[in-house]
Amino acid sequence: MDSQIGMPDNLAKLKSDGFLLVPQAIDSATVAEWKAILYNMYGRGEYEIKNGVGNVAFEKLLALQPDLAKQLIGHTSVAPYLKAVLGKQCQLRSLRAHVNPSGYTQEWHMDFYDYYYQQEKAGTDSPAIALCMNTTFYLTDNSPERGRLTFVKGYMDRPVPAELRPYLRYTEDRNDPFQRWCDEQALEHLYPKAGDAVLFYSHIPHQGAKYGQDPADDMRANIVLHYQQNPMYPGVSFVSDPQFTLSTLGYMGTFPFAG
Ligand SMILES: O=C(O)CCC(=O)C(=O)O
Ligand SMILES: [Fe+2]
Repeated sequence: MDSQIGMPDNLAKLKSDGFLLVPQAIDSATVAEWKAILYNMYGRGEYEIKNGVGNVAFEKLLALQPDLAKQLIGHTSVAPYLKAVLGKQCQLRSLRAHVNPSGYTQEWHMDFYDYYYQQEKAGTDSPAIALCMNTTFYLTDNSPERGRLTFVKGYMDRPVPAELRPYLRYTEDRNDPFQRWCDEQALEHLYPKAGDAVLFYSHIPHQGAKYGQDPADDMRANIVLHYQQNPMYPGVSFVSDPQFTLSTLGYMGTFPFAG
């Protein structure tokens, strides 16, 4: 798809909603290639994380599949938005793929939990404030029957209530206060199809889900690329760690738009 079509309207929507569905971001051959890779790796147990909410994560793909993985960095389908929002300071933080082998209701979370607490965490009166974005490429179809990606509405420019801060963490307890609070808010469900990308600010609350069992050759899967504006020093709480990316690509290799 021509990534410039509708760009000004889409950018305005991204900035106000905090998220944007980009249809047909990657072609079906690329989708099929990634699915085969991830399903085989899953079959061999070659993943880094398998958690209690139904997510299995692969964190080493920049090294294991360098050519395919690099095609997703600053991908043309999302590049205009990343450039507009993060500019040349846009740095790849991490690339992580997921499969959901069985039922899956993700913990409500923000990938960038510390977004609103950066001044405090930096310990300075003159902090440089970082903004982070996710680009999540879907490899299988979501639909009201099969699964979804859901956002809490209206959380682009305001923190969640202060009393929930201690509960901004991974949990499998659906009754944990932040989990319950998200369930009670106005929500927007997206149903990205195979090949679609969803671009969103890393600090807004979201949750993926899948119902029941998928066909064996169509297990729910996605690939998430996290981008950060510096300074993202090691004390900042974020769902992923940048060190593997830095070691694999080198510092210069992590800035798709800096040159
Ligand atoms: O669709 C999903 O499973 C959720 C993905 C997610 O948490 C993310 O892209 O950051
Ligand atoms: Fe996430």
